[in-house]
Amino acid sequence: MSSERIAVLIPGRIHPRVRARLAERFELLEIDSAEAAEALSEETRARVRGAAVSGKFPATLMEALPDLQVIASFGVGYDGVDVKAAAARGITVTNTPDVLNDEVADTTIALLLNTLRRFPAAETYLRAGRWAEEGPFPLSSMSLKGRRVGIHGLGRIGLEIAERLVPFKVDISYHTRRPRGEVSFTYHESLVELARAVDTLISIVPSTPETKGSINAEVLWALGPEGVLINVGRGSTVDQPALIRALQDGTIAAAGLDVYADEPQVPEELILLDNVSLLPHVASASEPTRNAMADLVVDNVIAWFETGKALTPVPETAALS
Ligand code: A2R
Repeated sequence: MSSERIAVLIPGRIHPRVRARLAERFELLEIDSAEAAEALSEETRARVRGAAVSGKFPATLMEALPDLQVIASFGVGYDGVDVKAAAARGITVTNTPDVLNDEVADTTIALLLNTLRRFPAAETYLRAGRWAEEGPFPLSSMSLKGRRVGIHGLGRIGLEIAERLVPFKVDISYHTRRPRGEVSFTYHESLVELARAVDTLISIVPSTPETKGSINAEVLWALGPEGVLINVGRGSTVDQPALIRALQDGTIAAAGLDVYADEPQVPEELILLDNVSLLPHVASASEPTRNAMADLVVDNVIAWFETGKALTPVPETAALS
């Protein structure tokens, strides 16, 4: 790198380790949000060659940064970044795959068990002094034992979830657009067929136009009255109003959710239900895992400017790297 520091922009909030490590090597420019580019002068914007972001990076911001080469996005899902616009402008986009697989898969198992066995409610019962006053917490009507689990998305994280489920002795099947050749789990060609074949559906697919609203009333109906939905992928995958109706009227039995349609807003109807277990999008949210994700964001920016190649470019812009 030349002695003049390369300017890297951070629009909005980001993990402090990203900011600290980038500041060691780059000239760091920060704005409040992706919509606040006018806070920088035209001359400053023209110097920006890299960016690190957690959340939204729209095409309008790319247009305001004529020399932008790389956008390092925090997280494995990068639906906040307009990758199509980036690819068209020759901008490489990177994400943080793999380093969060174990954490998200562990959280999924915890959320699944919490949903079936109602452990958070049991702990609330104890803390409220009700165990001593009223006697044992009611038996959970559901159990993981003997369940047929369908995984919607058997990618990096989905496979870790499936492998963790094997020792629980449940039946495992999956749906993706193309079958994964190397696995022994049963493949279903459509999501509704998968839902029909199982009583527990775990969704871990990216947010795309194709997945948007794909867990709809028909899929929930197919899952059936013993059915449990676990969503650890993206809130947009589920038709949230349809899910709320299905939980209210017994179309399915229960749901465990880490992601929502309009985060951080969680509809009151969901909060009022006692057949749901709700987490505030924390699947990867441990300090070690978030640090590893932060490091991968920074290492992508460094690799780009040192070697002209990003470490983990997203498929849509991989050809540019
Ligand atoms: O469809 P395929 O064969 O490309 O399989 C991918 C699957 N997938 C879908 N399955 C059914 N219908 C779709 N329309 C569809 N689109 C994608 O999702 C693959 O099995 C999986 C995605 O795996 P990876 O790309 O390895 O992502 P990773 O690291 O497992 O993360 C999944 C998502 C992220 O995109 C975030 O939104 C979330 O988890 O944290």
